[in-house]
Amino acid sequence: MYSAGMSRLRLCLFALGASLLLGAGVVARAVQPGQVAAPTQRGPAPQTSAPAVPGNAALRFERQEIRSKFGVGYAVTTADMNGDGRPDVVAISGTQLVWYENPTWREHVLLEGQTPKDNVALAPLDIDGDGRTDVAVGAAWNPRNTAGGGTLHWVRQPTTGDAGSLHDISSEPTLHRIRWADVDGRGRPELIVAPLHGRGTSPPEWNGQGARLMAFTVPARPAAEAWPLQVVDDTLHILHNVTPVRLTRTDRDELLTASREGLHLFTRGDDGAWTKRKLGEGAPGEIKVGKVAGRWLLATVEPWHGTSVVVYREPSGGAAASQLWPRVSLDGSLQGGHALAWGDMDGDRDDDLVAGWRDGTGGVVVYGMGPAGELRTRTPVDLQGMATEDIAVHDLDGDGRPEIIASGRRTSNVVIYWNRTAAR
Ligand SMILES: [Ca+2]
Ligand SMILES: [Ca+2]
Ligand SMILES: [Ca+2]
Ligand SMILES: [Ca+2]
Repeated sequence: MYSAGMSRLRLCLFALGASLLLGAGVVARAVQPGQVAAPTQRGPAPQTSAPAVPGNAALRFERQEIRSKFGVGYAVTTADMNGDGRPDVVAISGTQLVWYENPTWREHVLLEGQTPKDNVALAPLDIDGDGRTDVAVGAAWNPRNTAGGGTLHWVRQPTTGDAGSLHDISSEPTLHRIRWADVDGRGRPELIVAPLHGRGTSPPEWNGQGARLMAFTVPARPAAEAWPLQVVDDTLHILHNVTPVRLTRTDRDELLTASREGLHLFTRGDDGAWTKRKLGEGAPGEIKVGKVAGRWLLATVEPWHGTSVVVYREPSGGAAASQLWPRVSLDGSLQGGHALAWGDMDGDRDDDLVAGWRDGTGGVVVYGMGPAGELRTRTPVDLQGMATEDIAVHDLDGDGRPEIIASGRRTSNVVIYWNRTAAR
């Protein structure tokens, strides 16, 4: 199937390369409101037009679609799956877990149809310690079933061939995000699991029991033994994302959550007890952490599936200071904002923020910020071909400039945006 589609892919690449060249011209001027104000297919329409800041004229991206007709590309990330030192792209659709081999981007199918529909989350790690990267997977995704569904598995990568073996770990209704994070500082990451809603809650408010944020420890024999579980917290609602970070501790990962209650930092103490601290107000639905001018910026999409990209600036007293982080709104024009990632796209040593949305025409843009988090540039990367569900940032070819990797919902694709920005 992949090779049969290659000539078509090449044609697409040629056409898309040409449109990117046109896009680069677009980049040099201020973004026009019409570029994102296309008819809404679903979700709330943006209340404002795109901010009137210029694009970053230095940025250049070359689009390569490595998969089409994928179904919903719920999640995409990178990991070295074959141990050759090159990061590969790993992605899930509702029914498949696949990886694309760097540099040919040949598709390898680890799972097809064995998990209860839909797959929704993935997190690669060598779980059994045999030297080959495995993948934890969340499946049975149904955001409205708060009484059942939400299965947690891991897939062992075989020593030969592509098809992995599926092992069950646990289940939690509306299980939605999973991440590896070394929360106890012992050197081995735990599997962090965040459902979207609390058990037994219902729309539209999802009030009642909070979502159970959990940390699973990998046992010595992960395929044969139960995975010990610790509940980190059960107070939050519409817990749409969680990300590991080291804001106040350098010896362990902390967890930063985006929920209806705002931004919260969870830190595990040496006694195993968790502390919860509020860092920001608002009702964020995504959360990713970057640094500009040596200070943390916490980026969010607000509200859940919303229209705004916001950053919370590290206060002058530092990340450990017990004060709320000042909020800076960057953009209010997204349609179904759904993914964020940070990376130094232009090589000036400050992180840039990549954001994607999935409604309307969909899109991917890069924001550049000053030291106070103030918006300086907004550079469209793709305004037609990516109804963004998830985004990863990683330097795939080792040239020092990070690529953007995105997976789409309505566009049913996985795309690498090669960073062709000239070295500074
Ligand atoms: Ca590799
Ligand atoms: Ca392994
Ligand atoms: Ca930069
Ligand atoms: Ca690169």
